[in-house]
Amino acid sequence: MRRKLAAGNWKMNGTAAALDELAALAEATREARAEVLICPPATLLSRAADRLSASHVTLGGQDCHAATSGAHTGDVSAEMLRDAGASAVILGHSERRADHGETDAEVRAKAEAATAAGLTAVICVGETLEDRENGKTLDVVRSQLDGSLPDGSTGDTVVVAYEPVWAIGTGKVPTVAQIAEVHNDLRNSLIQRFGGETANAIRLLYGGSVKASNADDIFAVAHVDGALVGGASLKAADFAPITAAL
Ligand code: G2H
Repeated sequence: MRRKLAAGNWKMNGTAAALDELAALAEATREARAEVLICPPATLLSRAADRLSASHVTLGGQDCHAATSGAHTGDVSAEMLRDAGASAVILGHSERRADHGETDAEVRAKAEAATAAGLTAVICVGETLEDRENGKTLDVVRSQLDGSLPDGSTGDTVVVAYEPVWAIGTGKVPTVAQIAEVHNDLRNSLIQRFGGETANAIRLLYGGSVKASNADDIFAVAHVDGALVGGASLKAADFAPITAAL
């Protein structure tokens, strides 16, 4: 029912030379059953869209402003991302929450802007190591989910990515039991808020040090509908096997 999604988050990596790798990634994932979404830096979006115009790979931004236009130096609107070739945007990534102090309310406003522009919002939630050690994981993740998702969210307008902050870029991966606990809780929270039919159409991704060697185990967990992949999405040879595992 929910189509699997392999999403790549290139973060602040890549100049024009990376477009060859992107083309290689598209070729290497040509047979994928899953949807393949790559989120390069905004500076590469238009050129990536031109390069992949006949490809199955869809493109996304990594953030957008909540406003449609105006005096916001350095920011990019959802409409601009759409205009540059994006069909999705990552919002509320923990690196943005940490580096830019983004709050749940801001993430929600950005998600509303994304929906208005016709972009799917990939909304990230996840606990810190301190939260986990204090037994607060589910409270933190529930609160972020509740605060960050707009009312009226659907399976077309949002994807939720569970990314434990302590697992991002560290090589540390939660156990399958820990992933299962959070994903099950996320699904139940979505059901409570949006009702079963809508909630069951919203895809839940796992993110944090996903690589070919752990993809099979992670994707076997109930309510894991794909992955948000950082480091291992930068090279076709690393990303293709993850995509093939979905
Ligand atoms: C988590 C993830 C991508 P990585 O940030 O969103 O990155 O796979 O490098 O841990």
